[in-house]
Amino acid sequence: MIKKNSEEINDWVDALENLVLFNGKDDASELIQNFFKYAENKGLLESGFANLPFENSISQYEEVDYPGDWNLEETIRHFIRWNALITVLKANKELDLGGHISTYSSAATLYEVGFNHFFKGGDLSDMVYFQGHSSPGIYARSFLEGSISEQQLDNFRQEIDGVGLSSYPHPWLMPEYWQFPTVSMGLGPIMAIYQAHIMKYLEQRGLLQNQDKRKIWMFCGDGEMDEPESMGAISLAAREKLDNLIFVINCNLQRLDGPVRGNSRIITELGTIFSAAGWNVVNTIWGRKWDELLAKDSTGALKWVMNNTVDGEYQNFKAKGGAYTRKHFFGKHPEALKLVEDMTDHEIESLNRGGHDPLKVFNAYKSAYECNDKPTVILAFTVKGYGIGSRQADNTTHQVKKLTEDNLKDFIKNFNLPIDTKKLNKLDYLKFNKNSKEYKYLINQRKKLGGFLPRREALKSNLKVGTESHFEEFNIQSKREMSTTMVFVRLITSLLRDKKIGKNIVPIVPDEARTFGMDGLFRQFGIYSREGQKYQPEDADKVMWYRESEDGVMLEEGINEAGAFSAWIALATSYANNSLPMIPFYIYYSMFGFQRVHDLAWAAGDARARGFLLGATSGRTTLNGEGLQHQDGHSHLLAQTIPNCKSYDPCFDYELAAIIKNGIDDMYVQNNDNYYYLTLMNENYIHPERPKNLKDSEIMQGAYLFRKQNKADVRLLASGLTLCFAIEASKKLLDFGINANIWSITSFNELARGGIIADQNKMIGIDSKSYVESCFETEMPTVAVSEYQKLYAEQIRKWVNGNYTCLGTDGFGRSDTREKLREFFEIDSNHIAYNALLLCGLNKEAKKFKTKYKLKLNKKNPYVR
Ligand SMILES: Cc1ncc(C[n+]2csc(CCOP(=O)(O)OP(=O)(O)O)c2C)c(N)n1
Ligand SMILES: [Mg+2]
Repeated sequence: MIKKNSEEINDWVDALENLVLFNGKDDASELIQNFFKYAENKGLLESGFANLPFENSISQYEEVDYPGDWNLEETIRHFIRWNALITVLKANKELDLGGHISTYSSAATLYEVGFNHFFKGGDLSDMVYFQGHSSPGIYARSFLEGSISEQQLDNFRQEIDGVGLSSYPHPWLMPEYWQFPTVSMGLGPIMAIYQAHIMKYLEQRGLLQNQDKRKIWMFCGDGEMDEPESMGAISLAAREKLDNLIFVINCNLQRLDGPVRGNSRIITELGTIFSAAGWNVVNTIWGRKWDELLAKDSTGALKWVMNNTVDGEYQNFKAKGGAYTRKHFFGKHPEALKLVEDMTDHEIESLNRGGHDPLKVFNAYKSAYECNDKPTVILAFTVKGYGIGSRQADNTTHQVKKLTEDNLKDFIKNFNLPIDTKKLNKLDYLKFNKNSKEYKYLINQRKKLGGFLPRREALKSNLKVGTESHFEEFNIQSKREMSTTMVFVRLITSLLRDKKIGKNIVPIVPDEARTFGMDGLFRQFGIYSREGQKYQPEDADKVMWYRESEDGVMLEEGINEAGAFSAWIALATSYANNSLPMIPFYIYYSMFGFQRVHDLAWAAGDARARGFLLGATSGRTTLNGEGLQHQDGHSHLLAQTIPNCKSYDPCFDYELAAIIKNGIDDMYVQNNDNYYYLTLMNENYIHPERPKNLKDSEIMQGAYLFRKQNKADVRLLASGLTLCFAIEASKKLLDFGINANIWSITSFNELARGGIIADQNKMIGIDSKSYVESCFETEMPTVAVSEYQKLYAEQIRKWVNGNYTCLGTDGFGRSDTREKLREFFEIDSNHIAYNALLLCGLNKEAKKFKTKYKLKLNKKNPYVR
């Protein structure tokens, strides 16, 4: 072991000195830096990044002057602060409706510099992902601008009567205002990254002529960065050189319960990770008032203290004030203490953090605009509950919804507000006179930037296919056995070539294109890659080679369902956010769909996404062999939880074609804010000719009579592939003298929704009969079957006249052959027929049937192993 000051070190130092002497400083520096990389790679250095200084990235000497009117902006900002506060206080005075005060108070400067100088409005505006629970501040600004009324602010979180404001950003509830649902933490960051990625994709395909410098801003909390989704895609953002993306992370050091990283520093941690991922990291830590002190810090003592203080302490300084900070921060080093000996405690207390200094924030944003080829993250140091007296930086500040009179007085004093403290209990908002300088400035700055934000304007689209032949080819009997996945691939290939809407169609896969037989699309349409294809692919001589291209159509997002789903959302909302309707088809392993990314699917509903989701290799028994983690027997139940997601489980090609055709019409011609989920299967069979009188509306409402008997004894209702089993069962039943009507159920979900809506209408006195009711109003024993949990078919029990038995695949899946699985889960033709006999009261025949077909009925409860 080499000891300190040993001869060896002297030898190394001598070598270094000689290097500088003979080769010059530049050469020596390059060599040493490379040398350090090798040492780091060998694990011989403590991570260099972890020791990133806790200092601003932009020094005071590099800064430009503030371009705005400092004083007017300050007054505006403080008025907004007050109105945001009052909005929440009013909602909690009598009604206890909740809301947040301390988050916006820490973020106000970050937003206001953006609103006054950066956020582009108007056509092809910047896209701003506002931190969900900072909404009161955003409403408060719109109030001053005049687009939100006092009555609306008074009705914050009271939406039912129609004049209120939603708690958080919800396009579903405020479709002309909010663009992006962000309040489920982590979804904002990942959706923003894919939004930026899709913006580049649309530009590179020549579909979106963007004005230069259009940006995607993502504002979120430091606590929010703990969510895996928040940082899960940051390497993609750097790899794809998304210089249209700016993350602003409000590092107020606190989340809901307490400090984000009490024992270390969140800014240092995030800076380390983002810079390693290749981002432009802009530490915005210290405000201008610190610059003077830092300039005097000739011994480096202050910097030493800054770098040797953890977040738990920093939080405490802002909670406990100047005297405490002098003793416990500057007091850590005698030279640092000397620096503040002429300052009062109050002056120490008002040493400001970077995120509260408009000049620092302006320069940080400016540097994001100047950085090409990289996304930027701004790590802004702020104080949670900034300016709220005793509640500032206290551990419970996140949930403060009521304030004492003293807190309010502190607030008024801190922000120099023109409020008569005797009238405090009235909780009046502050407003500018329209002739005031402040009002004119506020409006003018937005006009210069193109218009107000947030705004959501949905373009009315009219994407009619050039020819119906894409769909019509599936109306005749198929020439060979095919799976619905193959049918879909044929259909989308045809749609991609449509003269009118082909360019709007986007297939998205998360690394399973080959599984679904979509590799033929690689060569024909290309896989999008920001940088094209810099290599000769291994399979270049094959027909279906892996072709990456700068203007590729297909999105191959890798093994990344959350990412692929976020890309889908960006495209599915492009009609509103880019005034460019796109028709994305995201196809994936159905088990890794809703189950994996349901919160994003929920956000997609909220965001009024329009597009198709295709759950392939679906069904608990059709995906044989793969077992428990792969066999989906419940995605339709999950789909049903999303109010504007329409879900279908088609069996035959003409059904699938009709659903896609009508789905396109519904979303892109009628402009309804729905999205579609379809399950696809990988079992091959012949698809019959489309029944002559079958109407598309029957398929879309969820059911049609596929085979009708003159005198039926029983009804068989079958979804997806189980329709084939029902047909087989009806033949077996004939041997026992039973005639079965067979219904193809394209969607138990849609049937049930129709039933619920009609029932509600009846309650309010409207005479209406639901489709499901009219289908099954004749009293008749009925057996329903699907590859999904029994609950899927159970949903319509109320509207089925007669005894009703539901067969389904409850319990965990397992691996085996399709036949064995169908027998095990009791959904095969034998079990359908047997249950039909029982329902008809033919117990003796049922017994005979059981013997003839060797039914095993002594299985265990599916919920136990
Ligand atoms: C997925 C999810 N989990 C929990 C919450 C509840 N929640 C709302 S705000 C918050 C704390 C946020 O802390 P931070 O991100 O640091 O934001 P700050 O308010 O400090 O700016 C929590 C846990 C949520 N909205 N979403
Ligand atoms: Mg926080």
